[in-house]
Order: sequence, then C-alpha cells, then structure tokens
Amino acid sequence: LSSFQWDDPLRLSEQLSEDERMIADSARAYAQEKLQPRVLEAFVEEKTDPDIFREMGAMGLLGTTIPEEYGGIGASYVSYGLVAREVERVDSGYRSMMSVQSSLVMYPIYAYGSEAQRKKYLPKLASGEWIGCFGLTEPDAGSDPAGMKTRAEKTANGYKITGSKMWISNSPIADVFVIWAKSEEHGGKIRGFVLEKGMKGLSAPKIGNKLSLRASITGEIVMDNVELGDDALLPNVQGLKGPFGCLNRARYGISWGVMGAAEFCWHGALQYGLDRKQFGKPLAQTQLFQKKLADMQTEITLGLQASLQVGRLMDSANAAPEMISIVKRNNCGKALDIARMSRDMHGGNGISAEFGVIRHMMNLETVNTYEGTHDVHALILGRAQTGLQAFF
Ligand code: TGC
Ligand code: FAD
Repeated sequence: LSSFQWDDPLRLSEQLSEDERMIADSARAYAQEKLQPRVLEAFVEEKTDPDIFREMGAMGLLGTTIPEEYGGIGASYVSYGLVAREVERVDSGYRSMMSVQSSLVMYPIYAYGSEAQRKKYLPKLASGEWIGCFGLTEPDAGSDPAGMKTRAEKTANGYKITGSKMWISNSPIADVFVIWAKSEEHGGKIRGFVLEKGMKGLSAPKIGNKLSLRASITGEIVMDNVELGDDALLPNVQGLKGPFGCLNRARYGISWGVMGAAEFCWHGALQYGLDRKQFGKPLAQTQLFQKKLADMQTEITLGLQASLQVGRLMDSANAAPEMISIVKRNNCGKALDIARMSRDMHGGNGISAEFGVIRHMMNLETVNTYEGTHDVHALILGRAQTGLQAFF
C-alpha cells in the first residue's frame, strides 16, 4: 500500500491534466502573494480595490473558459473551478468578483451575444479594463426571478428600460451591466440587455453595512427610462433559461470556491490545535479535536471529488443542472459548517480578524444564499425526484 497524503487524501492533483495543474498553481501564487496580504484591511474597511480586476485579467483569471480570440484562455471548466478554489481560499468576495465577471457577464455576451457585442465587450472584460455586473434579483424577486418587474419597452430605434435590481455584485464600480428584463416586444418574455455606465437614467448606489462579503462591493441598479439602441439586446436567448444558463456556470464555480474557503478553515484549525496547549497537551491531541479535523477532511475531500466529476461532465457537455444543484448546495452547506467549527476550535482567537476564520464564516452565509439558496436547491432536487413542483 502507498502512503497517505493528509491534505489530498484521494489524490485530486493526480486527476488533473498538466495544464490544469499549471493554471491552479499560478492562481494560487497570485492569490497568496497579492490577495492574501490585503484581504484583512479590505474586509474590515469594506473596501473593494478595482485594480484586482486588472491584476486578475493580466493573470488570465477572467473568462478562463472563453476562447482566446475574445481574450480568454479557452481553458476547461475544471480549470475554472480550480481558479475559484484558489481565489476563495483567500476570500469569497474576491471569488465573487471573478465569477461574476467570468460566468455572469462574459459568458452571456459570448453565448447569447452578436459577433459585434462579443468583439466590443469580451477583450476589455477579459483584461479587467472593464468591470461587469449581472442584474437578475430585484427587491421583490429573489428566489423567484420570474416575478421580476423590470420592463423593456420598444422604441423607434431601440428599447427603454425601467426597473430596479437589488443585491448586485460589482454594480457600483461596473462599466458593463448585463440586465434581465421582461420585454413587451417579445410578449413579456425575459430578455438580456447590455447597458453601459454613464447612460442617462442609470445609477448603481452602493449597499453599505454588509457584515458579510465586505471585500466585494454590492449595490442596487436603478433604471429610470434608460434608452438603449437595438444593438443592446442579447439576440440569441429568451426566457429564464438565459440567466439560468449563466447561473449553471457560476454555481458550479462556487462549489469549488467554497471548498477553498473550507480548506483554509480546516488547515487553520489543524495548525492552531498543534500550536495551542491546554491541560498540558496540544489541543490537537484530544479526541474531540481530531474528530472535527476528520470530519472536515472527509467533507472537503468528497466535495472536491464531486465538483471535479461535475466539471468533467461540463467539459464533455454532459452535465445537467441538477448535478450542479447537488454540489452548489452541499459544498456551501458543508463549508459553512466547517467554518463555524473552525471558529469554535480557535476559541476566543476565532473571533479575531487576524485568524481569518470568522471572516470566511460570515462570507459563507452569503454564498449559501446567493445563486439559489440552500433550500431552493433542495426544491430543485426534490422536483427532479418526485416530478412535483413545491415552489408554489
Ligand atoms: P422553471 O419553470 O423551473 O424554468 C423556467 C425556464 O428556465 C429553464 N431552466 C433552466 N435552464 C438552464 N439551466 C437551468 N439551471 C435551468 N433551470 C430552469 C427551464 O427549462 C424553463 O425553460 P423554458 O424554455 O421551458 O421556459 O422556473 P421557475 O420560475 O419555476 O424557477 C424555479 C427556480 C427556483 C428553480 C429558479 O427560479 C431558481 O433557481 N431560483 C434561484 C434564483 C437565483 O439563483 N438567483 C441568482 C441571482 S444571481 C446571483 O446570485 C449572483 S451572486 C454571484 C456572486 O457574487 O458570486
Ligand atoms: P428570498 O427569495 O426572499 O428567500 C428568503 C428565504 O425564503 C430563504 O431562506 C429561501 O430559501 C426561502 N424560500 C424562498 N422561496 C421558498 C420556497 N418556495 N419554499 C421554501 N423556502 C423558500 N443577485 C443578482 O442578480 N446578481 C448579483 O450579482 C447578486 N449578488 C449578490 C451578492 C450578495 C452579497 C447577496 C447577499 C446577494 C446577491 N444576489 C445577486 C442576490 C441573491 O441571488 C439573492 O439574495 C438570492 O437569490 C435569494 O433571494 P432573496 O434574497 O430575495 O431571498
């Protein structure tokens, strides 16, 4: 029998291609060298540094799956997941900035946009010169986006959009806004539009006082009769499957990302337990402490392996949305449990920003909620088993 590697028990790294390992290594080096040193201040001060988009762009971390001709690197979905894991090992907010840009802004422009839209937006989004945001949620339509009120009215040479979006990552600093609205011209069907900063009637006020995801700016999007040309419409999709097609990718990335945050909390708890002595011996030498470490190791190992399998199925175009619900839901829930456990294992120090675990714990509350709450994904999975709709 061969040896056991405690931090990679099922040998995930051996299941990756050379390219995937290289992308993961460079994402890890960037995240540890450039993001880790500034996260404490960013979180405590609730400050988002827009330069991070430029840095990520230069490293090829934005739109990794988008083909090279549009500024991406044409990498696999497994690579995208590995990047999310490395970035979220530092902070869920940084991963959020990256995944909104990649899956929720670049992907819809690539998949549903015209050639002119792809050429205009994708290279600048890939380099981080432009920052994007994705407006689906509204004050009265969260889990039920079909209930949105934002309307696009046809005009002589374009559209006029009115409505408001709530809880939108990146919106106060965004240059490009992918907005989902009910279009009168298309019988009230949901259509996607690309808006740009500076348009008359468009504003994006910041939502302050968040106690979670403080390194990633969040805002509203207010649209008061914003006039758009015909070329602002994403021509190649209609209905909720448009935004859901993007969410499939972002949710999948989150399933890897939260495992990175959980690994940080697990490794932190292990080190703390080895260093800290009580009752004359290291905490890590107690049975209760070791049981918690074993639970963390087990859940993270299983979660990563499951995300890898979903990624492989995405790369071979064989993934179903329900598979993504399983990994988004379970990995977020387990990561949140692990962060809470690690916080407890750090004792009083666990509440200090210096140790990072309470920051991850607070962040993961958001991640468990956005992109479909833990319970909404249960209902998606319940419907797939029973054939019965339990949403309403
Ligand atoms: P339903 O009747 O089930 O479906 C309506 C249409 O959509 C299609 N569809 C999908 N297509 C592709 N992928 C999926 N995952 C899809 N799910 C559904 C479906 O086939 C149908 O198409 P058609 O052609 O027949 O019309 O829709 P419903 O209204 O009953 O919805 C139910 C539910 C709960 C599943 C759905 O609304 C849901 O998932 N709610 C959660 C909302 C959500 O996830 N919001 C996320 C907002 S964005 C965000 O949080 C970004 S944070 C990012 C960050 O900062 O990192
Ligand atoms: P609600 O839908 O009101 O849900 C409240 C509670 O009710 C939850 O526990 C939910 O599980 C439960 N519930 C809802 N429906 C049912 C049901 N049928 N049966 C049983 N229980 C139910 N959105 C975007 O569009 N773009 C973004 O970039 C974005 N970024 C975000 C960033 C942050 C920091 C946060 C917090 C949110 C972000 N969101 C974004 C919004 C996010 O997707 C929503 O918050 C999420 O979908 C839940 O919607 P809601 O907040 O309206 O909660």
